[in-house]
Amino acid sequence: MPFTLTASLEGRPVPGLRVLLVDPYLRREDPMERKGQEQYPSLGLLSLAAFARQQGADVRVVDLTFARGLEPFDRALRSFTPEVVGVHTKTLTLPRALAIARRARAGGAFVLAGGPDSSSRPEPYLAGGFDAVATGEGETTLVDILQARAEGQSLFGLPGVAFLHEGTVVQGPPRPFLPDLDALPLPAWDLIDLEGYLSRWKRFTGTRRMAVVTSRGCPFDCSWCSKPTFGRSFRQRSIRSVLQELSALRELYGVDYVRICDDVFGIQRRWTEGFLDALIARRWGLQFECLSRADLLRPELLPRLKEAGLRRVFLGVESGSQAMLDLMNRGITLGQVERASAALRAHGIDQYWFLMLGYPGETLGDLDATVRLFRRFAPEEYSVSVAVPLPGTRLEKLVDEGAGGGSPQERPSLLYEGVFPPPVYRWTRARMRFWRRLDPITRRYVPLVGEKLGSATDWWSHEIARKVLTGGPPAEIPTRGSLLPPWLSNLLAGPPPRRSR
Ligand code: B12
Ligand code: SF4
Repeated sequence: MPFTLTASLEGRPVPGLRVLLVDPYLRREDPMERKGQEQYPSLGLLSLAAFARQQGADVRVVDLTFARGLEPFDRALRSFTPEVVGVHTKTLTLPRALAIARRARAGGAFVLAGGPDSSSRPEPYLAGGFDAVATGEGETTLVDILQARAEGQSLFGLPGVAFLHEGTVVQGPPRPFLPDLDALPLPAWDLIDLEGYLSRWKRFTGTRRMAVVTSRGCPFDCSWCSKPTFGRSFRQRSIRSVLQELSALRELYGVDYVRICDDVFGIQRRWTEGFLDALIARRWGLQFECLSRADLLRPELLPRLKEAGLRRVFLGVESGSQAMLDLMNRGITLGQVERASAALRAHGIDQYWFLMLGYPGETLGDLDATVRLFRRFAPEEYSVSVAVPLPGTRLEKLVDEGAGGGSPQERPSLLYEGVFPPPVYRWTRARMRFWRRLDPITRRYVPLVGEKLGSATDWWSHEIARKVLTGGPPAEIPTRGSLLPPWLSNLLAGPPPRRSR
């Protein structure tokens, strides 16, 4: 009989079972780290740990984020001798997750994977030595599995559980989402070295930073987004429960800056306003940052956000071309981006833009439009990525069907050949870097010169640099909207190439 939340809260069904939960992410091996990747412990793992402990399990957590290798895990395996080892998975940590599974199995434990990557593709985990994969939201699935282990029952039919049976993957029905997120206990902060994270943050930023989530899921449907755990569902915690968590973080750990790690913050308008009012009324002096969408950051909300402590917003701007935003199914207009960005600047709230290059269908004109938008608003921080077809996304399907270059077999696991050769994307990034560096000068002292310089560099990029980079005249390159009149473009392009018979 599958376990239900209410019954378990009363019953504590897994007394004494030794469970070791592992985050295999190693900061020192992350290529993004050099670019300032920010560190927080996995909230998913801390929630699982708290929930399993509440159900009676004896839980430990190994967080490898700041480790040099697998030694902390090996030590825990020897000293704690867990009966069950649960590993958090992301696409980039697959190899280490498999190494952990091999060692845990050799130590006699039942090994379980969960998290975004194994939820979207359980097969490599099961083939690589895991006994089972928990797909989707994990708390009740984990306790179901622990209960089955404690009682010696099989995993057949358990919702959200995949395992191998006679060489084939058997997948139970989908796990229903928890109806009420407030029923979950506070994350098990005491099971990791939280002070290690906080003192690092203090050293580098002067603030003690920690992450929280106020909701799970996102109802939007961007075509490159991977949402294997919560799909398009959306559940919001109550304001009371979020404030309780914030208050505990302040009092127990001296946290004074919070990153709200919701997929998108501010989806429910009334909830957001109520939350901001409650923060303002408490006068905690807590600062925070969050990820939002341009269509949700209505200018009239910004004074309240600022007063409540908002310091920085991560904004998925992605492209300066409406045609690209539509292809990506972003559901956002450029007008909304422009309004939100100008309003953030006016209120002194920093913006961190996410930009994406190389989405199938992108033209050189679209790349130019992105650089121009960037130049106009020059966000305080930004990151540019080349579109990555994550497992299970519509973008992956597009790329498999031949969008971009190269066949699915040829491309490595995450990247695919974009429409243009890599130097074109490097050049686009270089243009943005240039404008970011110049912005403090042009904005303050010589805005008009900045405009003129902008048009001149656009012209240079459009007519000369890209010809060199793409190895062909502009007439052969797909563009949407040229910066120059056709007669001038043709003149600069020279005679059309001779056709060979
Ligand atoms: C906050 C966040 C971050 C933060 C904090 C990361 C951290 N330490 O968790 C920062 C900014 C540091 C970050 C970095 C990265 N992130 Co991130 N991040 C998120 C985000 C927005 C929320 C994560 C979260 O807290 N969720 C809430 C918790 C409750 O959910 P959860 O973690 O999924 O856990 C639940 C289930 O998955 C399951 N579960 C999880 N683990 C396990 C283990 C077991 C044994 C079981 C049974 C169940 C189980 O149960 C949990 C509770 O229900 C997610 C998007 C999302 N919605 O999940 C992306 C997301 C996880 N990140 C992603 C990526 C790609 C990254 C980076 C690789 C980006 C980069 N190139 O640098 C790095 C990796 C760094 C790292 N530490 O691993 C992808 C992962 C995709 C994939 N297939 O791997 C996601 C899904 C975003 C996306 N849509 O593409 N990230
Ligand atoms: S990219 Fe952001 S807004 Fe779009 S579907 Fe994913 S989480 Fe939602």
